[in-house]
Parts: sequence; structure tokens; C-alpha cells
Amino acid sequence: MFIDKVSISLTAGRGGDGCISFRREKYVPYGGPDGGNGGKGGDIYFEADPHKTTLLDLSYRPKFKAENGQRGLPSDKFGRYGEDLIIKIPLGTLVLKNGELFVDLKTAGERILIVKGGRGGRGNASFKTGKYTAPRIAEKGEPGETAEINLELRLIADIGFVGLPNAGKSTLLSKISAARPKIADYPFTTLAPNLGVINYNDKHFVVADIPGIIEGAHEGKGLGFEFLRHIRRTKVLAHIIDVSGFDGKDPYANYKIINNELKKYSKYLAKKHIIIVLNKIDLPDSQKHIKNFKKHLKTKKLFGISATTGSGVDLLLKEMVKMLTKPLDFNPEEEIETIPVKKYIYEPEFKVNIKGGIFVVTGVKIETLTEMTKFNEDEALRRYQNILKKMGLEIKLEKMGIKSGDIVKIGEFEFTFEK
Ligand SMILES: Nc1nc2c(ncn2[C@@H]2O[C@H](COP(=O)(O)OP(=O)(O)OP(=O)(O)O)[C@@H](O)[C@H]2O)c(=O)[nH]1
Ligand SMILES: [Mg+2]
Repeated sequence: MFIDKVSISLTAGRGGDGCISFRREKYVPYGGPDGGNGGKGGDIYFEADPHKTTLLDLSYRPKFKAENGQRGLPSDKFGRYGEDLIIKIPLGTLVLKNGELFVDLKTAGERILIVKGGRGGRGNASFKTGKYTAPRIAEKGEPGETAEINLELRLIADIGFVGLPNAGKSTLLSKISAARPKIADYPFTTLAPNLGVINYNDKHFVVADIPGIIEGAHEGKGLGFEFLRHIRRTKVLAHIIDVSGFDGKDPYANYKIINNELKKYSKYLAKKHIIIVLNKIDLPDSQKHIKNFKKHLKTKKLFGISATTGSGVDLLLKEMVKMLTKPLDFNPEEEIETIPVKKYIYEPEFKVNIKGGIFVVTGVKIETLTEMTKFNEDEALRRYQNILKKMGLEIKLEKMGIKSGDIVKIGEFEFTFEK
């Protein structure tokens, strides 16, 4: 099965907690602090794998989590790092992170950090200062970053085949490459894109054969526009037209139908180099239709071929190579219009909203600090309060009219406010 769109959620590993411990040595009455830091949580990466052609396996597993870091240990031992997780995705996959375009993986083996593992909490050894020689304080590990990811595959090909169903697109692909797509005498034989590699006179290029489109595709008729995104990166389109006249329709009318649909899909498709291929010239009525076609399109080069017998195919391949070297007046890679533009929004360190009498505080920094504090330890609590004070939370709450006994909520934690 071919799957080209999936949503998954990622959670990087949480950092390990810091350790509180004091050295115990023979004949030394009070050893110094020796609690080690927790290990960092595992990161999650995406890697572009040229051997993958579908997102199918990811659609079975919507949630991924990297390993947590381990807690710090006495004798200044650091906790072990959580293992990173590397998820392989097909070349040509657009990665949207929390709704915004994050990266477009186009190079084989390219590896990108998507969510970062949490920092390990500091152990009490690292809180030691000159006047503070025996700290009983350690941090909890930082939570791993999380993200909602949408993946959208856009195959990487140089030439795209377009045309009505049954025009002979898959037959042509099988003639010029080692690909063996399904071919049959009824429309919509091809239900998912096929890729084929072509070697011609020491030139290599990739062709994408996509399902046929029909009149009204822009309104969702037939298979609609679903697969056209796979030819958006291509430089050249080969428009395959059946000139046997078998469907009772005039091939030139069919040509105009497809052109019209392509324009409705994107103004860029019509700006690519287009090769017009008149197929099935081995069939008796074809010459009549070709003549008619030429009358309408005097200025354009036309390539008459038979995908079955192979006649005319060599000239067509030559033209394909020529068109691939000809520059386009736009970059097809820049044509990714449907993707929302990244917005940079200034965010204050924290925000306070009153909800049902509760003072709800939000903000990444303040929530992370809260997550990492061990509230059952006096020193940790004191440090936490000091930092909040420095950030100006107390002043802000007082301005908003907080009174002793009111409830303050930060992340998952709730406190009773006391002056
Ligand atoms: N006589 C003749 N028949 C052809 C030629 N090319 C393709 N056909 C036949 O036309 C039919 C449709 O061919 P396909 O290659 O499946 O057409 P397609 O464009 O891929 O069709 P969809 O996948 O439905 O979009 C098959 O029965 C082919 O054998 C040709 O050059 N000559
Ligand atoms: Mg086909």
C-alpha cells in the first residue's frame, strides 16, 4: 500500500534526576557532596532513506518516544544518557512540526534533529560553592521536547507522466525502464505513483508515472488531484495522449481537458517544460487524429510513439534528456505554496490568567523549572522561590490582586499563595 501522508507524535527522552549524596570516607567525619548529575534524555532524529518509498510503516505507529536518561549516582557518577531514536523516512518528505514547515528532506542520508531530549538534573555536587559546602539540593531531569509531526511525501523525480487514464503512461514507463507497473485495458489501473530509473546514453533520470486524471479532477472527480503533488518537484512533464480515437473523443479535446486541469491545480505546472506525446500510433485510426492534432498545434513539437512496439521512443528519450538540461524560469523546489509560513512570535517569560479563581501561570521556562524541582526538599524549594521572585512572578500576581490562600497553578503543580 502507498501512504503519502501521516501524522505522528514524538516525545524525546526525559533527563535523569540529579542525585543527593555525601562522601563517606573512613576517618573523615563529614565528606563533601558527591551526588552526580542525571543523564540527558534521548533525542529523536529523522533520516532520509533513499530505499523507502512510502510512509506506510509509520502509519501503523503513531507515537514514538526516545529513551529517558538515568538518574545520577553517588561518588560523582553521572547517569547514563538515554539512547537517541532515529526514524527513517523516504527521500522527498516534507516535515511539518506543530503545523509549520520544519524541513524538506531531499538528500540521501540527511539526518535532522526533530525533538531534543531533556537535560539531566544537576546533582548536589554541582551546587557546592565556597560558602555553601554541603548543599542538600538536586534537580529533577528536564522533560523531553514533544512535537506533533505531519509528514507529506513528495517523490523526487525529474520527469512526470500526466494524462487521461488508459493513455498508456504505465506501458511507456515499462518500455523505457526496469519498472513493472500494472498495465490493463481499463481506466484507473494505476492507483499509486510508480517510479522508474531511465538510463539513456550515459544519462540517468527518474520518471514518475502517476494515476490518470480526468475532467473535473479539480472538483475531486476520479482520483482527483491527490497524486499531482508527486510531480511538483519535476522539471519536465510528459503529457501522454491516446491518439487511437478508441474512446470516441477527439484526442485534441482530451489534450485540452488535461491542460485545463493542470492549470487549475497549480499555475506552476503549466510553466514546466512540457513534452507532448501522441501514443498508440500502431493503431489504424491514429494517423487521422495526428493530422487533426497538428492543425491545432502548429507551433509545438509533437512526438508520435507506440509504447507497445517501441517505435518513436528513441526520439522521445532524446528530447527528454534535452529538456532536462534546459533551464526553467522558476525553481520547482520553491513552489511549495500550501505550506504555512513560519511565524516568529515574541513570548514573555510567563503569562498569568485567572481561571475559575485560580491563577494559572504558563510559559516554557517557568514550567520547565517547576518540572525539575524536587519540592519535598527544603533547599530546592527555597531556590525555586528565589528564581520565581527574580522573574517577577510575585509582583505580577500581586498586581493582579492575589491574596493569601489563593491557588496558583504552574504546569501540573498547584500551590497555595502566602505573602
Ligand atoms: N495498441 C497499443 N496499445 C497500447 C499502447 N500503449 C498502451 N496501450 C494499451 O492501453 C491500455 C492502457 O495502458 P496503461 O499503460 O495501463 O495506461 P495508463 O495511462 O497507465 O492508465 P491509468 O493507469 O489508468 O492512468 C493497455 O491495455 C495497454 O496495453 C500502444 O502504444 N499501442
Ligand atoms: Mg497506469
